[in-house]
Amino acid sequence: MKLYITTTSPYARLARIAVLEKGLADRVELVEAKTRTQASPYYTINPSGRVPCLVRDDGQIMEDSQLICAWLDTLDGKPRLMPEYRTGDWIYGRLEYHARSMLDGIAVWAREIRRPDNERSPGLTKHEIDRAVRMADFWEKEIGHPLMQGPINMAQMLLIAAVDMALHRGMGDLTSNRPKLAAWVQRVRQMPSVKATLPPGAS
Ligand SMILES: N[C@@H](CCC(=O)N[C@@H](CS)C(=O)NCC(=O)O)C(=O)O
Repeated sequence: MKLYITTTSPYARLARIAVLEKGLADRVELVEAKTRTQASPYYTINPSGRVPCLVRDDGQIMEDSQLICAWLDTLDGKPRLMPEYRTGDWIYGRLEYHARSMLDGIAVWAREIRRPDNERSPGLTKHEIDRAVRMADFWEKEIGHPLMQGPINMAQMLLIAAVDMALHRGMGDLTSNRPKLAAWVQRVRQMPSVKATLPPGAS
């Protein structure tokens, strides 16, 4: 299989973490895609031009981190990255979507600050920074949940991708003055799959 990525994309990072967590590194070749480039050859593989995108051995393509992670998770018949959404008060699903919402906001911010100065919206960047701060406060309260402290799952993968993206792209350290979130981040950053998928130059 081929997994199209960029090394800086947090969404591609989720798929790369899934590959490592599921012991699939020898079955999945990582290929760097040229995104955001007019007439990129990558568009003939994935017409949306987004990463991640998985080209399966049967030639079918799958895009979107959620779908790719879910599919990779089932290959060994022992899915574990996405606990059942509906158990209890749908608690796992709620946690996962809070984490996704945080990452999506930080990704919008990162896209905005990459634009030339005269095209950038200060209102939008502030809106996304404020959202990230509120979400970090939320996680400071909720990070003790057993689903966030137990074996790695998609909610945890999304949260570490979000916090790291904010740090590496210059939004700031969202764990500052949030000791519970800071301790969680420090622990998760030690996981081999998380360490191995850091963007270039980050530590
Ligand atoms: N919902 C998608 C988001 C993927 C996404 O936005 N990827 C960005 C990189 S972080 C991308 O490929 N952008 C290229 C483009 O917009 O042309 C997922 O979860 O995979």
